[in-house]
Order: sequence, then structure tokens, then C-alpha cells
Amino acid sequence: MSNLVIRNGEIVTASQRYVADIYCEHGRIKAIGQELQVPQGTEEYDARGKFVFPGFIDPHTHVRMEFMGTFAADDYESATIAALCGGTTTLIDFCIPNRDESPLSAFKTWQEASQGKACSDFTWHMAITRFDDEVERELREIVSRGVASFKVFLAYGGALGVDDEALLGVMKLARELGVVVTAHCENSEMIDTLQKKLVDEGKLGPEWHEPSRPTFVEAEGTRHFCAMARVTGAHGYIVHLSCEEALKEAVEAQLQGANIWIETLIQHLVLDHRDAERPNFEGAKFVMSPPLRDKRNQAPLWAGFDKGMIATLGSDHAPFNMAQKRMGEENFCLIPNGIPSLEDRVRVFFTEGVQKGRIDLHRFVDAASTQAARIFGLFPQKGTIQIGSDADLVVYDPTVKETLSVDTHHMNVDYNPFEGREVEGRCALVTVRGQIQVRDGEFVGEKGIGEFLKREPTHF
Ligand code: DUC
Ligand code: ZN
Ligand code: ZN
Ligand code: ZN
Repeated sequence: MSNLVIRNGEIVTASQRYVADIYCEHGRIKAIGQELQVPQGTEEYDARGKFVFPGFIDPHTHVRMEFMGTFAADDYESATIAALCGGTTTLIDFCIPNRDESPLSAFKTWQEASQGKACSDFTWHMAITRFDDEVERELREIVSRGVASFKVFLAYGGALGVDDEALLGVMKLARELGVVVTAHCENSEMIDTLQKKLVDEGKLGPEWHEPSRPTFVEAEGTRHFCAMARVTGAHGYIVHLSCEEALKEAVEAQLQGANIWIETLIQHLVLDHRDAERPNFEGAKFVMSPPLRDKRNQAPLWAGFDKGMIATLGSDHAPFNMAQKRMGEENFCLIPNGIPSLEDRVRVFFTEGVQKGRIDLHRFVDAASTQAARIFGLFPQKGTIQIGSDADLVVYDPTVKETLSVDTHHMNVDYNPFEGREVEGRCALVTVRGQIQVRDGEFVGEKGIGEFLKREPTHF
């Protein structure tokens, strides 16, 4: 690997903005300054007129996932190539054991799925679908191997969800070990009841998915999880918060002193329930959980980013092809939940957030990169531009306009939820530890170089 100097770009981090050169050596940022002298043979890139951002971090993806009777359509190669083309240089996937599988067995499965395939760096949140002495022993082992966050589902009771006893056990363990508990906050039993009622009434199309998991059910789950965080003192992270009602619960808990961070998804910021009402089963493309909401929830979510109550932006990338979505053609409850959005998360956020004046450039970088690094134990190796950090850099040309489409995206899925939407900006150059992986929005790099990132617990 040759060394690289990126000259004259406008460097933007969560707190700084200035024009300088960045010299990368042996995978790290070695020097930042004006007219840097670099060794002979160093590759030069002129970033004049472009932004240079720290590589973006997606704190929530499902690259490998067995779910609702099928498998997510990407693998570590296709997902990380798509991620990189869109500026994401690190992703945090979920390692999810089946109900009676041991955590270490799932850990091995995720290792095998990723090693030698990932083209960007990655790590996992360890999901807990059962809690007993054996699981607890193995979780301690997994934390010692560098996994500093757990995941629990309050939803999906039959398959993945945990009851309160298990939840308390997990959160007490997390408190002791200093790891963050991430949580899907929707009440499973309430959803079962509402789904059954709608199905009995013959309401079977994708447009009934949202009414089966209304905002007050998510708000209740959110409140419940926040109370658990207060009781145990554990650090909690609410994934994919979708609506104003749940936001109010989480913010109230923050004000009461609970250690709670909030993540929202790009889908919830720009798509809405009308998308799930499209005719001819097209609405199935927009079935995910929590569901796309009424549009009036979007302004409070943007304000939550702007004011710092919401910490991070995720994708919840969960790619299912139309043939898989059709498993639920007769009954919306059987439509695999998920929207593919790993590739487009950053550019849609930039376009709708920064360019439309809803958030500033620093908050954009903070929410799409820095905060995830801080919360999940990757900072300052990832999430910023400073001497000693990994040289994961995105040179972003805001003057290029592109139209998002299934015809040009790199995700291994046969539709794009943002089809026809114009975005401002393209990733002119993307590096992973100093290695050029993307030029002008296309993957030009080396496959399989992605590394598993070991993380230390930091929340004591
Ligand atoms: N929600 C989704 O839409 N897909 C994957 C899992 C989840 O919670
Ligand atoms: Zn979820
Ligand atoms: Zn998810
Ligand atoms: Zn392409």
C-alpha cells in the first residue's frame, strides 16, 4: 500500500472546519497541515473545492440476518461495497443467535460470514434472545473478545424478544461490564393483539402494518426500556426511534437522569406512511418496524437532531427482495420487515439535512459518524480526523447531483426505497485505513480488507 496525501480539502469534523492537507501513512493519519512535505512515491489527491469528512459510521445494520422465515439479501461483500460507495467506512451489524442457540455459536457464524469478505471495517452488537447462566458466561467471554454492546428486542416475542426478567438480567450484567444495551422498543404482546384484530377484520394489505404498531405502542416500549435503564443504572441506546410520542418519553427519561441515547433512521426522516399505501403491493417495499409514520413526526425528529437530543443516524439496513416481500402478499404480518438504506443514508441526510438548513455541517458529521464512535467505543480510532486516527476519509463533492435508483445502487436488492430522489453530493474518494476503496462513487478497491474492530467497554 502506498502512502496518500489529500491536499487542499475543506476538513469538517464534529467541531472544526478548515482547509488543510492530510498525510496518511501505514493506515493512519500521520500529519495535517499546510503544504505538507511528503516522502517520494506518496500518492497525491487534490480535494480543492470538496469537503473531507471522517469516514461515516452506520451504527445499525443487518447484513447477516435470518428473520421472518428468510435471510437478508446482502452479504458482507455486497453490503460493505454499497456502504463504501455511499461514504460509510464502518458498520455495526447485529450478531443475533436463534432462540436456543448459544451466543458463542452465533459469534462464530458472524465471524465466518465476515472474515475475508468485508471491504470496510465492522463490528457487532451482541443480541440476547435468551438469558440464563450459560448465556451470561458466554456474554462475558464475548465482551472480553471486543464486543462492547448488547441488543435486546422488546418486539418479536415468539422469535427474538426477551421478557422483563431476562431484560433485567441483561441490563444488570451490562452495568457491571460497562457495555451499552441497545434496544428495539415496541411492545410485542400489544402488537400481536392489534395484528390479530386487523387480520380478523380482513385488513390484510401492507397499509395495515403501521396501524398494527401505532406510535403509542412504541412510546410505551420506549418508556419501559428507559425505566429499566433507571432501575439498573445501565447505559441504554434506543434504536430506530420513529415518532414524536416515543421521543418525548426518551427525552423525559434523559431529563430524569437516565443514561439514554437515541438513534433515528434516515427512513423515518424522509419517508412516511403514505409510501406503505402505494397500490399493487408496492407498499411492501416500505414495510419495516417501527413503521414509517405520519409525516408530522418528521419535524420533531429533525429538531431532535438539531438540538442534540437524538445522538445518531442509522440505516437499519435490512434488504429483502420483492420475491421475499411477497411472502406476505396475503397477510401483511408475514412481509419481511426491512428497508435497504445502507448505501444512501449519508447522502440523503446531507441533502435533506444540511442543504435544506435543518442541521449544520458539524451536526451532520457528529450524527452520522462521531457520536456512534464515542458511544460504542471506537473513538478516536474512528469518527474524527486527527493525527493518529485511522485514515478512514470521505472526500465529498457537494456540486455533483445524482438520482438514486436500483439501476445504479450497489446493494444486492431489487428495489431502492429512494427511487427517483435527487441527492446533492457524491463520494469522490473513500479510504479505509488509507487505502482507496472508492473513486467517484464506484468501488475500485480491494475486497476482503475489512477488519473486525475490537472495542473496550467504556460506560462504567
Ligand atoms: N425492523 C426491521 O424493519 N427490520 C429488521 C429488524 C427490525 O427490527
Ligand atoms: Zn429493530
Ligand atoms: Zn434493526
Ligand atoms: Zn456502480
